[in-house]
Amino acid sequence: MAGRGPIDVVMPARDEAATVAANVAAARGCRRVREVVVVDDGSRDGTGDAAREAGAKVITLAGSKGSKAHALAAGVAASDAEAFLFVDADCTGLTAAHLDGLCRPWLEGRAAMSIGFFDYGPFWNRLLPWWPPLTGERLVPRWVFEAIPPQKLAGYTIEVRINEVIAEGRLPTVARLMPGVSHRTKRDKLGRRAGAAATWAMYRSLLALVKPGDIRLRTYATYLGGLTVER
Ligand SMILES: Nc1nc2c(ncn2[C@@H]2O[C@H](COP(=O)(O)OP(=O)(O)OP(=O)(O)O)[C@@H](O)[C@H]2O)c(=O)[nH]1
Ligand SMILES: [Mg+2]
Repeated sequence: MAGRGPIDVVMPARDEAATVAANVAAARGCRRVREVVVVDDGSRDGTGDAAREAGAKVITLAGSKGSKAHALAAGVAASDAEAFLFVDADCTGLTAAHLDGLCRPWLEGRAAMSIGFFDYGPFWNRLLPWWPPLTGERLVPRWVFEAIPPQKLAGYTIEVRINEVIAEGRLPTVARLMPGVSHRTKRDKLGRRAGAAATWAMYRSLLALVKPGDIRLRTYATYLGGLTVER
């Protein structure tokens, strides 16, 4: 759409050598994307090299705070794009066509944010778009990300903070199913025990947001008010 500026992909990655190259390739194949920026943060498995070989610009954060939120912020700060496609490096089955589909609602002026949800089969796919979205695959305009106060940048809570800006602004969101897309879970990556511990730590940090003076539950209702599900 005329008047819409460039879209860059920002892909946070820590120890994702198994999948990062395929996801960079999908991102580079997206017709709407200008550049693919991988933010590598403390990886010990060659993630940065794999991303570079696949054609990404790689930012390596030395001595960073080690958090997904800070990795995304570093990618945004390194780019002058008007909007970002955030794409996790651990997706499986992701293609350029899925990402084209996530760009369109913003390019066509139908949505401020679009989110892609994984394919969990017919039953869950009908319900999931109506749940509070935590998915990492989303198109977010620069101004939305920059509206998050720096002191609120923290780990896996970043998606909730993005949702908060969208809901408080009563902005429209489009949710799209990404057929055939899933991801490597923490259990796949870390094994059963360590994976369960890391997953629990992530959900604890998310639950801690629901407290007086922080995320208001009614922001979820406001978000739903602006939601369109595309199939
Ligand atoms: N650079 C960087 N990337 C990170 C950091 N933490 C997570 N990531 C990346 O962010 C993406 C999402 O992280 P995951 O740990 O898979 O979290 P998730 O997908 O929300 O949760 P699961 O459902 O458990 O997979 C992946 O590409 C990670 O490699 C970090 O501290 N630094
Ligand atoms: Mg993941």
